[in-house]
Amino acid sequence: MSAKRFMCVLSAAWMLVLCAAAPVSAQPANYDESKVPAYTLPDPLVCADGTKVDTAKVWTEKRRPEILALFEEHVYGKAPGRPAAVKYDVQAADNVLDGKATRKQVAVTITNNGKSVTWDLLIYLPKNRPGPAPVFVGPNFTGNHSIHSDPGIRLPSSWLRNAAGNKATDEGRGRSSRWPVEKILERGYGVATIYYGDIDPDFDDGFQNGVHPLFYRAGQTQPAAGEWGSIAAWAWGLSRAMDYFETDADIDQRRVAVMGHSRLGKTALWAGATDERFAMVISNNSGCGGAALSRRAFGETVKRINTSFPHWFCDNFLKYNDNEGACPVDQHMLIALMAPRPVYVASAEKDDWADQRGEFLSAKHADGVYRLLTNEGLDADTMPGLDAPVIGRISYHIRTGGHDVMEYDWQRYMDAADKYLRRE
Ligand code: GTR
Repeated sequence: MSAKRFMCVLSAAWMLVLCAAAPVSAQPANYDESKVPAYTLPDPLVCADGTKVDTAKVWTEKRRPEILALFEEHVYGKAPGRPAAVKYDVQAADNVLDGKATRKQVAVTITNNGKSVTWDLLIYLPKNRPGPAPVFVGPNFTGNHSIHSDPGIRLPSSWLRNAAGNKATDEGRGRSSRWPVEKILERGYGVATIYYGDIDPDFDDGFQNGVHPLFYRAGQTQPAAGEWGSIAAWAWGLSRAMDYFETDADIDQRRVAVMGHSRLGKTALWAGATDERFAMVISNNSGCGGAALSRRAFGETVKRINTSFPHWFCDNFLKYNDNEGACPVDQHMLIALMAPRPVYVASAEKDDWADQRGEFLSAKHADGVYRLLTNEGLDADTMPGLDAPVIGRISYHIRTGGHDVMEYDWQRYMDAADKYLRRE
């Protein structure tokens, strides 16, 4: 078997194990479009008190904060703000990857209430950059060392799924096919990543490890019903990467795109919603609780996701199990929170579980907000065909193949970034 094929098989097996981790619920998922229930979406352009949103001012000052607060309270949970005590320990290496890159590894230590958590932010910047580099930042599933075979990448020390003793070893180096680092550098972008388990390990431990305990009030042992779950914690960690970028003269902090796949696509969207410093937001196959409309209940549903992954969302989200229509928001309003910044929603042909049509419709139903602010939105009334990307202020594509991040996806994200994150 060629090394490349071996890596593909490894990564496919890895995905199978990841998906198999979800317990099976009794109710079969609906994959029949004719059985999608009738639903009415909340209107992003009408405030809770009935005020019509017909100016950018009403959107920005009234409706946007209102929608953001609803997502915090009912879906992801409220995270603490920017922490006061943060330490960066930067290790830089020049001329890595055959002289193509500068690599930085930033040990980020956050301390609060006498407790601290440290994680590595790994950054590659293109060598021949005309000035501070624009950067794609995203969390990774399998450890920083999995994104490239570069032996200089430090191994994560926290809990790692599917590793012997749940510890990272050299064997995991370069095993993820989802980060075409050289291809990204070639197009003039930097790439930065954090192992998501370093921020909060992805299992239901009652929030005893990861960042949550740093912020408990006296006597508190787990987040309250409207406080942050794991997705909000991972998103909060991405904002901490942004805090670092603001201190690094080699990075153009005004041109940072946040990108994530699947549960980390949900995370990238929530990071983009809560932190407007991200200049562009990319959701790769994010599905339920990400870009897909919950009210369609197609593929993965709110009940199913809350059952399989009780730690991802806040406890208030449980109220919408089999009751999506009662939720004051749906996911098109999450996409609308990115406006006027460019947002990219991507689906995959064989990813019915993530409800491709629901992902497209979310992007489409955010169009009104974008047009109000910018006169640009999603330039497609119906779902485009396979591999026929629609690039605009709202971009969308559905790619051939399954639930994954492929080089095709990255190239389209860079096409959109070339259009919207170019230098002024
Ligand atoms: C699945 C989950 C999805 C998606 C995916 C992933 O098991 O049902 O919502 O997040 O995992 O993150 O790989």
